[in-house]
Amino acid sequence: MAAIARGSSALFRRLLIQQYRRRCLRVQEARGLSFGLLPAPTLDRTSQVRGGRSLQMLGRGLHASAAHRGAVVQFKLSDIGEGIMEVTVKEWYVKEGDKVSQFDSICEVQSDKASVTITSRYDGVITKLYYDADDVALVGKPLVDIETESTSDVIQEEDVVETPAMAREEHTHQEIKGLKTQATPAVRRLAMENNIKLSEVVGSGKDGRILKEDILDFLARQTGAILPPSPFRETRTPDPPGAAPSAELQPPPAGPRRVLADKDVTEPLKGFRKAMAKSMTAALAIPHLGLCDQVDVSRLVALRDELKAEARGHGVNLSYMPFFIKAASLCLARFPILNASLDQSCQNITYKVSHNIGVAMDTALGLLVPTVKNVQLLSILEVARELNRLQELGAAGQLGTADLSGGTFSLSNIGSIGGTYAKPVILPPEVAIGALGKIQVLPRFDASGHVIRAHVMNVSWSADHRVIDGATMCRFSNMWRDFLQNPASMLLHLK
Ligand code: CAO
Repeated sequence: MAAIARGSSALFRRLLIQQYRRRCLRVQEARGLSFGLLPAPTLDRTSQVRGGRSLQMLGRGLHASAAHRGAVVQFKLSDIGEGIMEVTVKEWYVKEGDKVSQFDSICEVQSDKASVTITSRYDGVITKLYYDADDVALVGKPLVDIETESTSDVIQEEDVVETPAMAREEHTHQEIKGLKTQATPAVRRLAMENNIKLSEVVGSGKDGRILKEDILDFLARQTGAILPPSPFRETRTPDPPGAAPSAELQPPPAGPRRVLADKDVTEPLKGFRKAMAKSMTAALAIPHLGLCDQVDVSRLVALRDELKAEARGHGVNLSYMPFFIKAASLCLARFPILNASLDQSCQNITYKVSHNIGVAMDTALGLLVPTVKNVQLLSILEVARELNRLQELGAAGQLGTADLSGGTFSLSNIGSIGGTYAKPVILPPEVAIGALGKIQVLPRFDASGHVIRAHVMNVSWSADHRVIDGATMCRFSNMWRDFLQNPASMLLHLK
């Protein structure tokens, strides 16, 4: 039945498109432009823009649009979210004269948070690239011109001339039984941010279109009866005006080593460095409270040694971080003020339900802060698996916006690169962060006064002193320390 329904709706769609094409042809002929079956015209810039606009208008009217042979469409860089206004073009996958199909990758752009693959909405030929690699491209401005071809399929998105931003290729090539998946850019983004493949979701909208509710239902089924606030909603928690997004706060990537020149070199700040400058300036507005402690992690070291092989058997590399992260989540449940955000006017505080714990990570693109989402719902093994996934993506330079946004609390393991102490800087709009030093073997006294060999790690916390006082930070730190000094005690609180 469903197949028949889908078949007849496809037929209906096709009829609609034919009707629409005939309308376009009449409109364009009236304007002295040739579309549809006529040879490709050479349009001056004004005509192209006008043509693009008329296409856009008609496309909206019908809620579907068709591309037309010979129409040169300016393909604009769409809003890729999180207030991003510009991106750096990392790499072109096409050149002028190349033929492209819908959903083909056109280029890779680097926003201040993530690397994003831009895909085509049209079948056609690339007639112009507006930027060179490494140029800064502006959101809302043309990226390429495409001379479109006639196509029998409906372009899936609502808006004809803007580019859907997809962080991963798997989300740009979605097909269900040979049919392109129908979903608006917002729904695609929701799916992407929750790592859901659209091809696995059954759409309840017209012609099988996938709606936001379908994604949320899918997520609910995946996570059990109670739907936690999704990372999507978290990322849309209003940031204080002017505050920088959370994943932008780390030191600049080392980048390629510059060969020493005989004169000073000045270059514009771009990408992550630019974002860091913005977010660090925003972070300066936060009065930081610092608290440091030492943790005897000898038992944890022994426990991790014991569990490492078993985790390996599940295909997971078990480091210390999953224990640090899970312990932090258990403490956040007791101290929700540390898993909160404050609006810029200091009028409202939002307590976050999800424990989306950001982890400072040394990636191929430099230091980034991907987040392990909903740690409160995960076992230590699941946290480890998720961390492994993020590390793999980080090493490949493929962390997307979904993984880099929505953090509610952060940990920075400076110890994994040999640091002993650090003074972490809060990532707004979060209100607390911890930095972990390297685990050192040091002499300590046991209860009977004997010197023993202990594994000791320093931890430094920074908290937003406008909403968190020293006593609260210290109680949180004590609890976290106690969980790690006696990791078996965590068992009592795991769900
Ligand atoms: N002390 C001692 N050993 C540590 C350690 C610490 N603080 N942290 C990690 N290690 C060990 C791990 O246990 C692992 O050992 P095994 O091979 O025996 O398992 C080894 O070092 C490598 O660990 P890892 O770095 O691959 O994994 P991790 O989960 O410990 O760390 C991550 C994950 C993302 C924190 C790490 O990969 C990374 O990027 N570290 C750099 C972070 C950074 O640059 N921080 C500075 C931020 S400045 O604001």
